[in-house]
Amino acid sequence: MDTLIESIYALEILDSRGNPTVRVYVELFDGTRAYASVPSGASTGQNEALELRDGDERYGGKGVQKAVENVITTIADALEGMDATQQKEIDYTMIELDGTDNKSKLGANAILGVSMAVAKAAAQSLDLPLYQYLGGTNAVRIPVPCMNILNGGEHADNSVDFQEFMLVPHGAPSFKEGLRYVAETFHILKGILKERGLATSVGDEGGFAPDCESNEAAIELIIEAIEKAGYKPGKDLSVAVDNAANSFCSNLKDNYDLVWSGRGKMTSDDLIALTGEWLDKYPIILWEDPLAEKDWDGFAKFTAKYGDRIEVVGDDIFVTNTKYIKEGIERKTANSCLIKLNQIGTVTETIEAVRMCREAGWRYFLSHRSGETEDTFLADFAVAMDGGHLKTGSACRGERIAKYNRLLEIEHELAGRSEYRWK
Ligand code: 2PG
Ligand code: MG
Repeated sequence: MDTLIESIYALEILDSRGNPTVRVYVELFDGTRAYASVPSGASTGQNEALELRDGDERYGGKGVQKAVENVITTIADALEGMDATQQKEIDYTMIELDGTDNKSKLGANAILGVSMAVAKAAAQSLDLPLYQYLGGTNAVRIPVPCMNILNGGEHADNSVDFQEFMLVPHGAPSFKEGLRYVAETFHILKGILKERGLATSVGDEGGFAPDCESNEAAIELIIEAIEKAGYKPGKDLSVAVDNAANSFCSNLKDNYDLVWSGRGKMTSDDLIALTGEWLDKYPIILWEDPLAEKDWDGFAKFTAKYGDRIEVVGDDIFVTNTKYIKEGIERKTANSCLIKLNQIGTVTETIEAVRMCREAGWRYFLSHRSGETEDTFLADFAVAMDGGHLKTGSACRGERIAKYNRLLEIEHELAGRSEYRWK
């Protein structure tokens, strides 16, 4: 058969932070050649699948030569000769080969690279765009781009505690227009920052990282930018926040310390109350990781209080793993799950996570990592999953723009058949 895998190869390349990551090449017997590159997070959940790093003197221990070796030897030996269109079989073969709960033997970076490259090769061989290969002929919904325009926390060296402030162009008629709304607002924000003598340097995901007087001042700058760009806050554009609360929680449970702004210590209840004040004042429609990953009770309280007003997204708490998502559904911990391919480590398991959310009536929010490459797999994947919204950084930095440009291309290709809506 033409779609049988002839060879699998891997390289150590660099990600957007200049750290090593894995790129995998897959070649089929029909001559199809595809490759995929693996992203990497900074604010990671404790239960994420393990990114195998060499831990030696190269790159401060961050080399991935062992993971590359695992692809070239163990994984290639097992998969060569298998059918690339059998994604599930291929992914489960690697899961068994690894044999650990968190893919620590072969490395989730090795396994995911192969999983993504296999999907790309199969799609290419069948002459289908990747989004259609993975999502079927009805995969026509282009996600609302939640653009991260102001960075704080672990993604920037400034005085803002919350990691990401995103613009959500839910009032736009199409992806193309939505992208324009957020990119225009990004430039207006830059002008405002300049005027005030604030830094216009950017964080890891391309959002600005100014020193603000407070977290509130950060969000007020964004609202001002939306208005100055000629849009109506809450109607054309709303705001989404990712606290990434693990990063300011010393015991990962309920001892919060807003260190960057100097606001100081807070309990889980204080943070929940603070969010309530913001929700009353600002047009916020989504809040990710409002609390730390071990604060399941806090998450449930937060969801009970605000879940009917906003999308409550669990990232570090669920790590795209059906084991934790299932528990979250049962305990009403959130009403949405962030979806990151490398948190779980295969395309198949990521699809299973999406399916579980969908069946429970949850939303799911497709996401990049703060360390990315120019790979555009995520753009196709978001359309394939009918996700409705995705976050893939700001209106600058090539590794972020590559995904937005791919989505423009998909919308164009679907000519008149594409859909764009928040819900
Ligand atoms: C997050 C992500 C992506 P990181 O917390 O949602 O924005 O950051 O990749 O560093 O985990
Ligand atoms: Mg997050």
